[in-house]
Amino acid sequence: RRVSWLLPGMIRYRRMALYVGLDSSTQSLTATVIDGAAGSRRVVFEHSIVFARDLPQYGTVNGVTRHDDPLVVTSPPLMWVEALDMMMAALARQRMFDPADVAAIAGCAQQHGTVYLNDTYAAALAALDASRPLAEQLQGVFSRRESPVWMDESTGPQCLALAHALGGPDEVARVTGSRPFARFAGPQIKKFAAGNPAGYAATRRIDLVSSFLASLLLGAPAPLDPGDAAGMNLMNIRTRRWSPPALDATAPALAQRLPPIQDSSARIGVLARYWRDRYGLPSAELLPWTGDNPSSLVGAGLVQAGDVGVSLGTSDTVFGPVDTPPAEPRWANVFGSPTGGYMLLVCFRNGSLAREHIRDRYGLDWPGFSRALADTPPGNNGALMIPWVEAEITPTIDSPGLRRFNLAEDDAAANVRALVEGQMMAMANHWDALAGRRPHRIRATGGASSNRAILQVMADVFGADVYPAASTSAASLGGALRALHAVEAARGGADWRALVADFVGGGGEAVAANPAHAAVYHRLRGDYAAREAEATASSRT
Ligand code: ADP
Ligand code: XUL
Repeated sequence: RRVSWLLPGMIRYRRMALYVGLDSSTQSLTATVIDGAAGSRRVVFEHSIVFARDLPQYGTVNGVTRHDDPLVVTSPPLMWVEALDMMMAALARQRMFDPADVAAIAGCAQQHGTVYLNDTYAAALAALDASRPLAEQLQGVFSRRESPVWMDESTGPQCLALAHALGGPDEVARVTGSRPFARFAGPQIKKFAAGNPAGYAATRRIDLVSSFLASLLLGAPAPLDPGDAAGMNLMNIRTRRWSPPALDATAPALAQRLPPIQDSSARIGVLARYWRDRYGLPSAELLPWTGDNPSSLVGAGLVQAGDVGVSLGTSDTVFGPVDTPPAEPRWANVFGSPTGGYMLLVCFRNGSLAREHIRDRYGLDWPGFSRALADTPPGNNGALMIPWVEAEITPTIDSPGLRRFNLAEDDAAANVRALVEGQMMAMANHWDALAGRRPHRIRATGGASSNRAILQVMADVFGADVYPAASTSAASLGGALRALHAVEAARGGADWRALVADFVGGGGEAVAANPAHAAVYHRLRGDYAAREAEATASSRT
């Protein structure tokens, strides 16, 4: 254990400079612990609990349960309870730091998932017994044993009904920040309330995964933050309060079942007695939990308008902080940002899966795919491809199919370049239009961000330098940074830019935009937008 100093007057000071971030994602619970002391700022500990591997008794595959209806995807909320108990035990047990030095804890969770609790919930939290495991004490608090998660696509009819009741999908987006989406909490609550009125009547409170886990740490029902509450189609994105018409259109007497919404940076209390008595953890300050996407914004160092992240995962997403929500969010999602403004997120379904499709269609591997990009000129001699291998989200296209222009199907290298250029032009065009400005730099994440040939096209098309991300746990790091920021703010000196500069970065050499290539794409992006508009119009008829 670290030595404490004995000062004159026998006041005992202990170094309290550790901050914990937690991330309860679809498949795992991760903790990142940072040292926030000036001069020694770094990540000191990281640990993950993988639900399917470490909690096999819940029978999930990759953290979720499938059902007869293939559109329904749920997780058992008790599994998240037990994982949190295991994680806090692990934090208390590890030998990398003194748990007594933990000053504050913040967290985040997969967005949109809902937890349904009965009238014993608050009392059970207040009466937690440190001699018994948490899950054993909370198994009776659920009015619904399964939580629908963001992968659940079963609420199409509820989305249509909500749009109809509230003046159309774009009006819902103007008010709540997103059109009605099947995975969002509001449509999910609507389906439960109508399909199981007795279950809904027995429900005293509906948490998101984030506010549920924050409640466990607090030992009392905890508030939601505007970052995650924005993923419900229930909150007015500008006032950051529940929208009465949206609540009325969703389920009866919903207001009394929802947590209050509280600023992401406001302290909510201290770690409950259960954790202190059971594991010897200190009475650390607690912050509201947020969604994993808003948390990743901070964890990827994107804290200023003009900072943009591009994630090249299964889908591709472009995201970043913006000062005001777009007047017409259209296909985008607007969430609250933990830094106080807004987070804009634009999702493109044809990401890595489309790249794999083209790679396999031309019999290539990833090195061959990269060579094809190296062997072809930026602008591809005017060839274009609209990359809709699958139904697309941005713009919304139900009848997929690749569209080639000035492009021979048998030219493998030109097709690889056309695909990647098409993907990047779509992202850059939609981002600039929705955010109202071009990025000044881009942080690249996700599996395909290891491919520098792809990142070069990204830099040239967006006209901005690209920085590969170092960390794969931006969401939990974001929690730790939020915790540190809140403590610094309480002392009167917090600066997000300085803070992220100390912790984020070092992910390999930046890929610089080439000005001559950026000029080529400036023209081509207009052509692409015109082709995309035609293809969108014709897919509607
Ligand atoms: P997820 O969205 O599931 O978290 P990841 O961010 O892990 O996805 O990205 C996985 C994807 O990364 C794979 O589907 C693969 O297509 C892509 N990928 C991995 N290596 C490369 C590479 N060298 N070049 C291009 N894509 C790659
Ligand atoms: C965002 C979304 C996912 C989950 C994943 O809208 O549905 O990114 O947050 O955890």
